[in-house]
Amino acid sequence: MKSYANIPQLHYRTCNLCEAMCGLEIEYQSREVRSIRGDAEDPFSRGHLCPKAYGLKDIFEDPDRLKSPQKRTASGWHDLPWEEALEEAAFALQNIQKKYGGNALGLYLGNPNAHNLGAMLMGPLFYRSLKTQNRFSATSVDQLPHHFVARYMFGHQLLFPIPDIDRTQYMLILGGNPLASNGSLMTVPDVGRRLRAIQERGGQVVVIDPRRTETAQKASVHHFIRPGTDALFLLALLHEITATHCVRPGRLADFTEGIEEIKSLVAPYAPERVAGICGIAPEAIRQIARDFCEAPAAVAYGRMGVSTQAFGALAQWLINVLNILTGNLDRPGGAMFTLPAVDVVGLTGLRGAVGSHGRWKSRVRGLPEFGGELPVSVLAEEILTPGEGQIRAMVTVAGNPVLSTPNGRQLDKAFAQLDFMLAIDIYRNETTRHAHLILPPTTGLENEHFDLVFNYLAVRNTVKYSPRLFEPEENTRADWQILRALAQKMKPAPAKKSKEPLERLSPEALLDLALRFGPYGSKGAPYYKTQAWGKEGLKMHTLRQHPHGLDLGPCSPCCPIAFSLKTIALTSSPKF
Ligand SMILES: Nc1nc2c(c(=O)[nH]1)N[C@H]1C(S)=C(S)[C@@H](COP(=O)(O)OP(=O)(O)OC[C@H]3O[C@@H](n4cnc5c(=O)[nH]c(N)nc54)[C@H](O)[C@@H]3O)O[C@H]1N2
Ligand SMILES: Nc1nc2c(c(=O)[nH]1)N[C@H]1C(S)=C(S)[C@@H](COP(=O)(O)OP(=O)(O)OC[C@H]3O[C@@H](n4cnc5c(=O)[nH]c(N)nc54)[C@H](O)[C@@H]3O)O[C@H]1N2
Ligand code: SF4
Ligand SMILES: [Mo]
Repeated sequence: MKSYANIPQLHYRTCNLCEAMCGLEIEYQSREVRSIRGDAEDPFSRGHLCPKAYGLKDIFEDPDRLKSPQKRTASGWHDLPWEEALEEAAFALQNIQKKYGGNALGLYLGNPNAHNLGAMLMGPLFYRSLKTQNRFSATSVDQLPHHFVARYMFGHQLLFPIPDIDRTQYMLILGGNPLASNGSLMTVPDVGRRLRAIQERGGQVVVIDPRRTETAQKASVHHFIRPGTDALFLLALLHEITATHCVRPGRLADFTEGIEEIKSLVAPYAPERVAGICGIAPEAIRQIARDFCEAPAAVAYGRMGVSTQAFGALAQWLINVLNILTGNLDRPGGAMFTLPAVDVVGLTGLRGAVGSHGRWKSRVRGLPEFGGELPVSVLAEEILTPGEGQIRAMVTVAGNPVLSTPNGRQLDKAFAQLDFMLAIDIYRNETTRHAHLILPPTTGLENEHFDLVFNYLAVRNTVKYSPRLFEPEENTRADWQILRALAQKMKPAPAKKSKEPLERLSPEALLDLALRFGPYGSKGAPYYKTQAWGKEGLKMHTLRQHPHGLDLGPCSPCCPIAFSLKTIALTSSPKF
């Protein structure tokens, strides 16, 4: 057979390092990456990339990246064979739970999980097997208010309205800096060009941020705001809109409850009253209200700076209310719902996982659970405070909470006193250094990639599957293999041949099923009432034939949701 090892070749994939889903063109020779460029033929990112993409090469080659299980002993870190490490991990976790009860075990899931197909699909098997209420993730130092509001307004914690940036004429950005972050809860490759395009077609980009950020510098208008006062600013905006009779929800009124109540709710918040507190002049608030209402299509969007503040949920709710009252929810150029090829909302909605709330409370401070997890701000005290239910062992998966969560120093101290800690991570760092065992998965270029989460958050419906570029080194394992093996070992009885598809099928096989039953698949079309893609509908084979990805079109109005899987999620709480 002819060998291509010495000829440079091209590989196309989606970057998994942030939410933007940029298409990459990677030139490689043998096992060496020679260049990484933007894939001009990717229908979504159209050649855009940022300097971080090159990190994929760095991570692949990094001599510090862990490749085999590590055990911490008095004499330092030692390699361990996989089977022994997996057995030891499951044994230690079971022992702690036997001795102290299920909740003695804490679980923290970090951000890269959301970008990892295998971990998204197989992780839940392991997490459920842990049977602990002490579950935490980066969600509670990030987008939790969005989930909370989505669950109560739209019926499912993942039903986020996404700014239709390519068709809007007025974009109000609160507490987000997409030019630096590349966008969040708004998957939008090349956001700079798309924001510029709003201005070039005569529209406006208005930024509300206490800092003169990169985005603020490029905006049509930037207003400084006193941190934590966005809710008041939004109440004043809504006050102005209701006072000037600009409430025009249009067809949204047919299925939106509470519009009349909003008027009395916002009545006390005249711009003059809030201006001194939030630091934005009454005239500026009035101007924004007027421009927002007069724009042919407008959208308000709030991100990290709005989520991680005392009134985060209220502010995110008010942002949706603003979009609804002005008729900008579910309309082109406003805030729209996506229809990705794998309908995670529909599938999880069927299982009833729409976003639970308050089923249990944290032991020490009594904070409520949401979506099966507690706020990570209570993690350290749950480890440090003695008593029944105290956390004695931790599992972290792709997370570095000592750096990323509040009062990391306290958590550093807390992790040091655990009886046992398991980390599934590719590095030794501030968090994983406390682990007794580290199980390192393959990552990046050695993994296949499909965005289950970020297609939900995208400003356009597209779909793409990326095969792995490099075969994993011998004796390494993917996250999903580690997670599935752990789940099986956590079972009390020797595992019988499982009927659970998750335990039998590979991530690709599961993905194929989800595509076929999805909105563009041949089996899904009757449920979704959308056009099947192509003659046979979308499936893995189709995606393999289109390495640059496929465009599925802009978002379409869909409320009240017309396709039945989503309806199941939505009817559980259809009140806006
Ligand atoms: N001060 C401050 N704190 C913040 C923020 C901030 O802006 N400022 N931002 C907040 C936000 S938005 C977030 S999302 C959180 C993030 O919080 P975390 O998710 O806890 O932090 P990361 O640094 O993203 O942790 C990533 C971990 O995953 C590992 N990793 C990387 N790739 C893989 C992989 O393929 N598999 C596995 N198993 N592990 C992998 C890395 O080695 C690292 O340990 O931080 C929050 N905290
Ligand atoms: N290079 C790089 N890019 C990243 C990441 C990374 O670690 N590195 N992390 C990714 C992740 S996980 C996320 S979630 C996104 C976050 O993406 P963004 O939310 O777009 O970015 P942030 O920088 O967190 O922007 C928060 C903004 O809120 C402002 N702010 C702070 N307090 C307030 C307030 O009270 N009110 C208002 N209105 N504004 C306020 C801050 O000044 C800041 O400009 O970034 C992603 N992109
Ligand atoms: S913007 Fe995000 S997805 Fe795009 S290349 Fe940079 S890190 Fe990767
Ligand atoms: Mo984040």
